Amino acid sequence: MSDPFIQKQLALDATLTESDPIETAEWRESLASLLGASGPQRVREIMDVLSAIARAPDIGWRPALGTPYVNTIPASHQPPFPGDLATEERLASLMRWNALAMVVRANKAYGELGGHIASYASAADLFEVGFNHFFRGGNQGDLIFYQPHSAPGVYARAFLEGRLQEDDLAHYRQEISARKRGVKGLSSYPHPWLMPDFWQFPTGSMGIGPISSIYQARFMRYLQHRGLLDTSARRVWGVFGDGEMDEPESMSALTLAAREKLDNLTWIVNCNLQRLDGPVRGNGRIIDELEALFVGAGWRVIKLVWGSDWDGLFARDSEGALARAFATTVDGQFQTFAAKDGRYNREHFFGQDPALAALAQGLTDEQIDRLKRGGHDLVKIHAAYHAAMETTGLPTVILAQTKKGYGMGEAGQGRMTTHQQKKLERDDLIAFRDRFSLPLSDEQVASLSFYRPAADSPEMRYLHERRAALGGFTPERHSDAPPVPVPPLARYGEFAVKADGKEMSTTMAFVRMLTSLLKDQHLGPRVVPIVADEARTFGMANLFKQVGIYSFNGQAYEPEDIGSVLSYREATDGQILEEGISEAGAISSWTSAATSYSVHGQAMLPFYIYYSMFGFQRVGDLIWAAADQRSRGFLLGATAGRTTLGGEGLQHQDGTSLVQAAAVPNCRAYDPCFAGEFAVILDHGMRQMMERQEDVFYYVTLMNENYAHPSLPAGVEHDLIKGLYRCATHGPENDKGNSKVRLLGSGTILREVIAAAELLASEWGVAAEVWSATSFSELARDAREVERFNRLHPREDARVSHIEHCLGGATAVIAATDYVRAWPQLIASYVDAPFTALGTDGFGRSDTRAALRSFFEVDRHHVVLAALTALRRQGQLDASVCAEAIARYGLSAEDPPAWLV
Ligand SMILES: Cc1ncc(C[n+]2csc(CCOP(=O)(O)OP(=O)(O)O)c2C)c(N)n1
Repeated sequence: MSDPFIQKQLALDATLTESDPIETAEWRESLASLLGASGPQRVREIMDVLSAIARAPDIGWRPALGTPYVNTIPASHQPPFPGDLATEERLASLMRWNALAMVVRANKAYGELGGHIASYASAADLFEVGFNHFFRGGNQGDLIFYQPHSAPGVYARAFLEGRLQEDDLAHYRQEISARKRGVKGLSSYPHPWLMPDFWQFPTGSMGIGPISSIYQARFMRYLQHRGLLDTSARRVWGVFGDGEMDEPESMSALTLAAREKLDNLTWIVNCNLQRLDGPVRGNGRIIDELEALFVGAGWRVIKLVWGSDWDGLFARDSEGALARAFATTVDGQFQTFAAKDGRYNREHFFGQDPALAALAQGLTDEQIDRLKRGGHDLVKIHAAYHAAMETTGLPTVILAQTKKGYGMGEAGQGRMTTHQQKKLERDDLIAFRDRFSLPLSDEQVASLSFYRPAADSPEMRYLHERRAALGGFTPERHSDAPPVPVPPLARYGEFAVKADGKEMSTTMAFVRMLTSLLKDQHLGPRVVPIVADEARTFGMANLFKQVGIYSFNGQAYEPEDIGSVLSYREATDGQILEEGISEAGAISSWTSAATSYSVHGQAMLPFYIYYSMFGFQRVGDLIWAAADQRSRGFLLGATAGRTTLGGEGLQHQDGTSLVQAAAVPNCRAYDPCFAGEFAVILDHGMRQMMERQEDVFYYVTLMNENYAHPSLPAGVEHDLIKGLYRCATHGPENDKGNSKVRLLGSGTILREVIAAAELLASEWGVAAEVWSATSFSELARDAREVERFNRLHPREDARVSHIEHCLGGATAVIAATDYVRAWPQLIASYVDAPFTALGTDGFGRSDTRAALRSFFEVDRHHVVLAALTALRRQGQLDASVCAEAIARYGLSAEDPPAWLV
């Protein structure tokens, strides 16, 4: 029996209670002798055979998912450490200092700035081993997701690397004042929007990093399998918190990563056992829990629990006392051990039983205090990362035990409050300096001086050599992908622009355009259609056969509908990403494709089409993260609006997505009614993103309602993109004495508005201009810019907004949409004339479209009444006219209305 680790396991198992200890001992011994005689491979074979028998239903044995609370990689299996350990430790200490100094300085100057020290203090070694040995930099480097609260450590490294200067560090969390002083200023967390040359992935919102990392790894495979780009040498690394693992997004795609054999993906979960308020699992062990979860999901799990100092203790522990003690110690207690000194640990951990006490006998209290957890031991960390790199056929998670606030001493290590600790007293700082042997005078410590060794010092030479060997610096964000030419609109959208009264839905029009675009020689291969199990709903089944559904292992079955022209075709080079019922997954895929221009230098054009209600509302934070990453692509909110989805009712009917989209700064949101409008928006968006390479993305609503689509009037494109163009005037516009109103409509409700204009003319003698309001948010964007400009440039030749240009004068405006009133009200303060908004506030209902539009008071009759009321208030009509309209159309005056909650 060669392996001491296995010896220890056998010893530990021997302590378990069972019915026949003598028989058990015989079995154990025969296994041990088999191991000794034939080696581990033979043991595995025998165990496979035995466990197959034991799993028979009448025996019902199941293997436990967990393993003892020790390192997965025994000391005997560690590869030699390839670096200069002492230099790396000195470098890590400098990173720690500069990161700490950055946060403490910022908070000394402005107590409100915030920042975190304890997270990076726990993660520093995990980062540094990556930086010195694994994380590949450069254009085609690795994709790395950094634990957000550890950002100061990444800045500290970039400072040593010469990529950031003292002034930048001195402006941590002060982007605005920094810029005024001509320095960079460092954002709180990884934000590609704020630091576009530096950060690739925003991780500040817990859970977003984990799920994004999986889909980025998967998208690399997609690019590879479709023959678009060789991504085989690139890896995705994610360093996440153990508390963060509780987020549903963190967990939701684990099985996908295993199913698709993403061995290009490594997660490092920094198990410092604490989150913000306290222990992650005070009464349990998070590492055990995560181990079972990840093993169950099909990942390789590498537990990195104890540092090298423990190896000697394990070697001497012939009774398995350590493993036994760990098995009964919960995380809350481990945290207390982290917070207390060596003496306490001797008494309360090693003091638990005589065997343990004997193990600690040769150690001083100081040595006990310094016993490292696995995530603070560069050699052990290296062994774990190395094993992850060697793993094939499945993703790896490294569960690294660390101490939160490591090295912060009394002031923070393992303290309940350590997460938010951002101020340290002089004595604590001096203790920190001594703890990490920093080459700083008391003065330098007291003044929180940043420290960068001389350029020709061994540390700096080493640091640069390592990064050069790994391909360059990281993180680093690039955005220099070649543009992709977009075909002329006439080639794919002619049928829509010149619809000439043809009946269709805008969803059908979109699918037809998408089908054509997929055939375009240049753009076609870059198009990434994405669905979350709704392709059939949106009439996209034709694409299954045409371009195939991406599947990393092709199609291992004969599809039931194989003879059909629409048959379900999965293929390794399939183009559609069919994400199943996971909106979070689908939007993460979309983001991967939408950032490909930056991450891979290869622009892709994703179209993710979904039930609009399950977009911004369901995965709004992931969309926000996509915006932060400067995503480029189309989100298509189908079956959009509160009333176009008829019978579906409350949870499906969307009256808010456009309002949410309006709040995302780089999102261009549109609510077109007609196919021609959609085509113009699509053409404009593609040129803006693919040719001019602007960092915007589009949210466009699509409807499933069939109706006749007119041809687009000539020359309206410019206004349409600005958000408002004139459709028609109904009624005798120039007749003197005739009242006049302006009716604005968007989405399907534009059709009600057109009908209302006809009624106003025919039944009430009122002339009405009809305007298609393709985007209230674009109108508001333009108007607020103009308003601000004019405020700050008080001159005669004031700028004129598109709203003023279109809606100038006192003519009353009625705006009706299929969304809550807040959507048209985005423009209210920029309109000088009386303004009335009609919308679909309240909960949805199931009924016919006509019933719903009447219920929400956005149908033609309510538009007419709103117009007449506006004219009455302007003194142009008598109240009796309104009363007559209410009676004629049978409008409910129920008070309060049923939709008002
Ligand atoms: C979605 C979201 N919810 C809450 C927070 C606030 N928050 C920031 S860090 C943190 C605790 C993080 O704990 P853990 O993941 O264990 O990381 P550690 O800092 O302990 O390494 C919380 C709750 C956040 N950033 N994002």
